[in-house]
Amino acid sequence: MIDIVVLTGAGLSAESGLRTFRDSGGLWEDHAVEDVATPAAFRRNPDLVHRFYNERRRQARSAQPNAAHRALARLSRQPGVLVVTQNVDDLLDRAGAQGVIHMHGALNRGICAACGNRFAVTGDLATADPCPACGAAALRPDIVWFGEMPQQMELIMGALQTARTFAAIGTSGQVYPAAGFVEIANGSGADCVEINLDPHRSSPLFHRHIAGPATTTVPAWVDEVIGPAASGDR
Ligand code: BV8
Repeated sequence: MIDIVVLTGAGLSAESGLRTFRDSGGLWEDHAVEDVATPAAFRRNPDLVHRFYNERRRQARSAQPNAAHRALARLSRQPGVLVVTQNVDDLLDRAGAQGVIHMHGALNRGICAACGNRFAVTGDLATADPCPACGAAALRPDIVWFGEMPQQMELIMGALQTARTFAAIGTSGQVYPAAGFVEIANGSGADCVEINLDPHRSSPLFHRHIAGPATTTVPAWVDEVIGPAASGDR
């Protein structure tokens, strides 16, 4: 049974140098959402969308996990903990986190729109690339675009019903259905905590707000929840 659910957003990877979406200079300002993160955008201009994700894959590959990723990795190894991320980078996984659900997909995975084959992506994807399984030139990033169903929602919804603690870390809570998770957790009696750089327009459904950069606030919160890390486990 899941006892603690953690939802993370772009703020978790900000101090690793990966830009967030909505903060000043955020990703969406460079690219209008409708230009890159929707199925229609991909149909209209697959080369642009591949370029956008190829660039983000390169950035994510050159970034390093930070102390917040490492603290959540330590927490994820405890029984009854589920870490869900909206982020498409693999910094939590590279920090050693177990069982992370990438509800919005992952930059290091691709999928064939023709046969559904999922495969690892380390370099660039291009429109003309043949599917490793069926050969069709129908590859796309395994990313959940606006208007598409996030991944493993049933598992997440089940966990939110039983969680006694729900923490939202580094997310502006503007994208659904993730933004609605606090309502479900709160309704199931969970203690809801928001960990964010600044206590901005946040849902009153959180019982507690911890303000500050994730690399400071998250390790301290994890220590509070499961005790301090053994030396060398930071
Ligand atoms: C769907 C992949 C339907 C792409 C992303 C109500 C219910 C359901 C859907 C909707 C709804 N209302 C509207 C919708 C539609 C839409 C939506 O929510 N639109 C919004 C804009 C209103 N939702 C969808 O389309 C979803 N799909 O509904 O499908 C369906 C149903 C049945 C069957 C089929 C289909 C899909 C949404 C997923 C879209 N894909 N990502 C990519 O990454 O390129 S979303 C993308 O944006 C991210 O994944 C993330 O989720 C979101 C960005 O949000 P954050 O992570 O929060 O980042 P942000 O920059 O906003 O905030 C950063 C925060 O960090 C800030 O608060 C900042 O203060 C803080 N911070 C900064 N630095 C630090 C820090 N904190 C701590 N330390 C720091 N150092």
